[in-house]
Amino acid sequence: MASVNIENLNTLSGLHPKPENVKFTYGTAGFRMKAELLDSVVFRTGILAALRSKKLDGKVIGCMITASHNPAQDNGVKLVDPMGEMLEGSWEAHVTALSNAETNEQLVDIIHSMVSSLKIDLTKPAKVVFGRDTRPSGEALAAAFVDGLKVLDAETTDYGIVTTPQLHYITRCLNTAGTPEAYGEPSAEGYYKKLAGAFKTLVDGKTKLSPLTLDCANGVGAPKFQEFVPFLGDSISVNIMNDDVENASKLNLNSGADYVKSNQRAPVGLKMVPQQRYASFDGDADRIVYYYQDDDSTFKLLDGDKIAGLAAMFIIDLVKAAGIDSISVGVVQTAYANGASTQYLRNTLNVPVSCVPTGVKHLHHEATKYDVGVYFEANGHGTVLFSPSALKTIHSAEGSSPAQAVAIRNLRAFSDVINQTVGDAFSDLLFVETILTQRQWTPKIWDQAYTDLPNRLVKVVVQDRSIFKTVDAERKLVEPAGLQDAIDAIVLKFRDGRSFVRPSGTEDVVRVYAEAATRPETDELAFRIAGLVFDYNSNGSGLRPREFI
Ligand code: 16G
Ligand code: MG
Repeated sequence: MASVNIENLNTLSGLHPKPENVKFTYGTAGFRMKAELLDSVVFRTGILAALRSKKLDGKVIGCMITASHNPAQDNGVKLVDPMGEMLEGSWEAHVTALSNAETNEQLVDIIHSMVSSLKIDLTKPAKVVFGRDTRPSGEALAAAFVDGLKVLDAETTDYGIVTTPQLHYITRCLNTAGTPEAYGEPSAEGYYKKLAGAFKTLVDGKTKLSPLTLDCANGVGAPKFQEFVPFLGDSISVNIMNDDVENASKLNLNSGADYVKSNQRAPVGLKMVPQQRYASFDGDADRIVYYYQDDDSTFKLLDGDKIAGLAAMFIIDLVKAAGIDSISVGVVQTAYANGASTQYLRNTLNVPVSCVPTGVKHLHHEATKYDVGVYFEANGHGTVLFSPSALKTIHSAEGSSPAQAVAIRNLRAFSDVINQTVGDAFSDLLFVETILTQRQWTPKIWDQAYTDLPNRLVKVVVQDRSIFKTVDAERKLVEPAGLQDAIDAIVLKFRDGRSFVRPSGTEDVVRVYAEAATRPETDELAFRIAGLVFDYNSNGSGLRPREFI
């Protein structure tokens, strides 16, 4: 078994010193923080990516350098496993340990202990591909990543500026090439061809909808969607806005899916026209939300829950129409899903609904338990997974009538238009547009499936968020002791009241979610719970926010 070339490691690591007094954690979104702190972390993530590839016998590992919807000065890094899914959970601790080693000796020790405990054969090849979003800090961080790969002589390809889902797609294509599960051509062009081809099949012969206005948050989605447009031809009209990627400070500024969802208002620069369709991507194009303005000028959001409902409804109908309703459809949500959406799915669509903790990896994993698993976070991150056996059924079915044959063809194209690796704003956009086109629905008709309960999200700054421990898909607190009982006692007093408290995985805060029958009741519930949380953790110090009741 070969060993690590320590001299080489020392030289390369010397180029990427760890900042003192910073503790790094690989969380739900990988490493994410101020870009200026990330050089050593990204270098070490390169080492880990190479180790992971060797462990998996030379399978290709992906790496995306992005901080999604965070402001321009931040950046981040996230690893992608061979089938395009998130890095396996147990490796998060290894990459965290590597990133926190204080000296080169410690770094070597951790690598050696991983090699022995995980039985990694260093003579195996390592292959790692990477890409980045439009952030100015991305280029230097990519160079640090390449230095990390050099420590273990990994083979690599730089895919340059891509969306996060494109990098996931490419990783899966590379690992499945030449197998029965071959996913497509491993390039941005291959991705465009696959999605556009499937979309054109789905809308063929249907009356085209009015143009969609698309806010790209001045992020990577803008140049990439421009690149995509020629492949789509005249099958769809999209007016792209907030596409200034030259001026980095504009990235995600008052725009994008996160802004629109959190503020329930249109992005900067958009003058809405009633009943027209609008959509917003986030900064790395793995989330999307839709919205429109009603005739009375109210802003109406069609978020991840609404998209999940639309997708589930459509697939259930299609599976029935195809005569293959042996295929089970299920939906996966988190506790943030609006209670009205869960009721709609369970009671109107009659589909099973699972609730899992926040973070795509949890949703993705649960969705693989269904033949067709629809998963969405309310914030607009999600996709639809088709199990291998469902795909087999869909591809072998012939149908006993022309109508069944059409439904089967549509199901096949639908499975191709949907990115199977991760939530993908481009692919989600195309499947929403497919459904609206096939039904000739306006956003208002889509919205009528159910009416959202008013809801409110409040951030509470506490001394130590790690003391908040949850169970039951984050819907109940077990620590601090007694707090959940106090929450329950308050919630009981509100009609249709529901509230839960969880520590954020990405910010140093505790989040409080509340919903109730009316807006005033919802606000009162949210702030009463927030006040309670604050009191439990403030030790009497700090200023109690005035709005907390
Ligand atoms: C990350 C997650 C996202 C989740 C969010 C919650 C991935 C790829 N991203 O951005 O799914 O909604 O964290 O943030 O898993 P929070 O823990 O701060 O509420
Ligand atoms: Mg994102």
